[in-house]
Amino acid sequence: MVKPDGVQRGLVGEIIGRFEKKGFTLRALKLFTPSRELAEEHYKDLSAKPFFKDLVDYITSGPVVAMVWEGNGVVASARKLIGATNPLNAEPGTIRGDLAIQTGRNVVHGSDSPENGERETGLWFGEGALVDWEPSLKPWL
Ligand code: FUP
Repeated sequence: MVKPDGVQRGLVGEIIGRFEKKGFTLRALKLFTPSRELAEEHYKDLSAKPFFKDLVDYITSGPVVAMVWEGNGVVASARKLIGATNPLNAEPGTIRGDLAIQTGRNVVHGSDSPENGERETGLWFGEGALVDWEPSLKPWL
């Protein structure tokens, strides 16, 4: 997901491009402002953290681009492409390492496990939202 700061800073194309160029396949995408209910459910594992309210305020402050990416090893690879939670600790070359300077404005979210990927796909897109298509590059990847 491109978070509201990423959308407002005009980084949507840059971020999508990194996943496309890596070779992953886009299966779903939508632009909308999440409700507090959705944001709270999405981040429920962090609900006891002192930054939880600020996090929900941030994620619901404007439109986000929610996406589902598929491909060999996508969850672990996406986390590498995204970089460390604190952008100041993220390696140059990663999305956060190149494009952000604050944990609370770290431009992008990625699922932390395949199970959470399934959970978050259901939460953000509901049933039947994935587009079944074959990219022409597939035989090469
Ligand atoms: P990540 O998986 O890298 O997005 O990181 P977490 O799931 O641990 O945290 C989710 C979000 O909570 C981060 F993107 C930003 C926010 N956060 C803070 O605002 N402060 C913190 O100390 C840790 C996380």
